Amino acid sequence: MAVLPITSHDLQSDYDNAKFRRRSLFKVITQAVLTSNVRRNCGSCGVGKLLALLMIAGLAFLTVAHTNSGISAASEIVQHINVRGEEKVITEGHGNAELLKRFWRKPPRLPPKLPPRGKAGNNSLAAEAHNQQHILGSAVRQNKVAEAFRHAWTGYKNYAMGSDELMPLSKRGVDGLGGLGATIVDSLDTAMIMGLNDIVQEAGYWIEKKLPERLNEKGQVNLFETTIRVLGGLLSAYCLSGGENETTGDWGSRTKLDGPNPAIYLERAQDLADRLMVAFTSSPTPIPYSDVVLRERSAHPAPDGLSSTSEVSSLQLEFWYLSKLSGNPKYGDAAMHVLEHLKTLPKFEGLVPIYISPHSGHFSGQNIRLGSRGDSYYEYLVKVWLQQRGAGHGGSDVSYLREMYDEAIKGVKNRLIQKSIPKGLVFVGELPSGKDGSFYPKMDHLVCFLPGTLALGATRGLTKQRAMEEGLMTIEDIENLKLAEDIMKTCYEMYSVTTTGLAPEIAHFHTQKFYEDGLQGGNKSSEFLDDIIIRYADRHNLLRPETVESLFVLHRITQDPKYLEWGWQIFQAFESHTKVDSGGYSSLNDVTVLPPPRRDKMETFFLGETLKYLYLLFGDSNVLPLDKFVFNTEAHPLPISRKGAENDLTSQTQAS
Ligand code: DMJ
Repeated sequence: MAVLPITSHDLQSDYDNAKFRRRSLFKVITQAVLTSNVRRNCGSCGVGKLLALLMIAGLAFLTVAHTNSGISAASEIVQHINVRGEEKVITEGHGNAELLKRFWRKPPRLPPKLPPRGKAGNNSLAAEAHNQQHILGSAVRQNKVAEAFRHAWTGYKNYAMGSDELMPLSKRGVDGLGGLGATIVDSLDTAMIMGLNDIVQEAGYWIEKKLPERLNEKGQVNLFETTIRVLGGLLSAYCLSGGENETTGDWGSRTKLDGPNPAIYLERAQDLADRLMVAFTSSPTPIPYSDVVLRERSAHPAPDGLSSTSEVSSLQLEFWYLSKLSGNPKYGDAAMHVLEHLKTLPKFEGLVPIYISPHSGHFSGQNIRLGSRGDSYYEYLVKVWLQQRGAGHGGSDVSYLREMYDEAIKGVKNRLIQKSIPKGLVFVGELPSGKDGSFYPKMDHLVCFLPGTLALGATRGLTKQRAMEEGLMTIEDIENLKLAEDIMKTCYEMYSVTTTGLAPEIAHFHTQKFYEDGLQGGNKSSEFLDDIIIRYADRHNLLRPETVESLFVLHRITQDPKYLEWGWQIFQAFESHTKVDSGGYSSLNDVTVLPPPRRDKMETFFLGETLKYLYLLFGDSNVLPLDKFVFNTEAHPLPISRKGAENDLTSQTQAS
């Protein structure tokens, strides 16, 4: 969507019409004199004409003084002037001295200001005025986020173009993700959404000209990271740039996008996926190996032989969509077999350990958490269901994913949710030793994806109001949405509790059973200082997106304006503490002190996710509507099968 410039029309207010205001006879005469032809032509008048003017003015003064003395008891003139909706009463004095002063007073420069399109006292117009103010504020905020994105991109372009990531302090690039220019591909659809066509061109042409040789030459990449960032980014760019005609009208773009032909993005995506497929085909089970050597088209497990549960279960949105676009089912088949296999494995109230073995196909270890290595397993259960329900994978039924999700969320509520003391923040803890071990009150920032996921699951991407009207929400959905809002608050307080206003990577929470004399966030005005413990090793911030991601989703679904304010505070904290003058934004080593020590890395997800979600948060909800698009775990929007979304409403209509 284009960044809309603020026009004078946007800023224009309606003004009271001075014609209808009460005026004294004195004013009538003097204004007549001042607005006469004499005044208009005065620039060219001679001395004689000027003297004649003064005489007329003198006569007018004597007449008015006489008239006023006769009506002095009633001479108090009250003017009601409405300034920005407030009514001010100005009482004018009386007497000849006052009249003399008034004679020389300049006429008012502007009539009094009214709220836009109406007068105070009319509620619906006042509400509309408020709404306009809000839209205007949002446009300003969106522009600020787009400026931040440009600053991040410029730093990357100047010092690291073609590398995976920017090291903004040492002003160079680093290939931490296998060397496919990850920042470029991760950023492209954000630039499209913001309507930044010059960046769309720069990124687009790099992908057209340079990516093929990288795909041919580069070595080892991680299957999951490459899928969510690079494959997801290419597929989303294809869709948003109009590759799939049927969806381009829906996403809300107001800019004609430049860059290569969309088919280029699809070609690159397919080339990459063909190389990644070996991770599935060389594994003895449906669980893919974690690493692929691109140039050799070979794959191997991680050094410890294990894959992360979240990694193997967060490939399906991308591979399935590629199958749909290419007409070749092999991508979707391989990825969906993973979930079909996971369905058959034993779980603990729907919860799963964070490791899985591609050799045995079984979970490994007991550790259960929704933070690192566990997170997007839960996210994709509901998102893949949203994407494919109604369309089905090769006609198959994906309702098992919704069932797995519902069971898992029950497990989360039964086993992982507690409240902190003394102030009662609702947080998601861990079971490091599995079902028989004890609860551990640690929550990664990564877990802050959960409010957004819960809200999506509860309303299927519709607003809460619409979902309620359509009778789509069960009691459980309503409970889940409430839980989403509670956890959202906790995630926000993880930011608000620190001196910098930025969250640490990990927080621990005080509970009845767990006390630790750890560090506090440092913001003395936070009422949650005693609830949240920040350990020394956890005080860093990597510019992560999860909290603003959930703010975006929750705002779309609940329409509660507090989420806009929370997002704006977080954005301003990023601006104050992570912006690097020479270009880019840096991670931080410690969010609890001022100035915070910096870390020399700008993660690709800051451009791909954090700034995108902030931009969308402040924008129009018709852009990428959540009942038509699903965001992959790296914030790349992919279209939802139309039938799926329509089915919700038809089946409800039929049932009722
Ligand atoms: C991103 O790469 C993805 O959101 C992933 O699912 C989790 N970690 C990072 C962002 O924090």
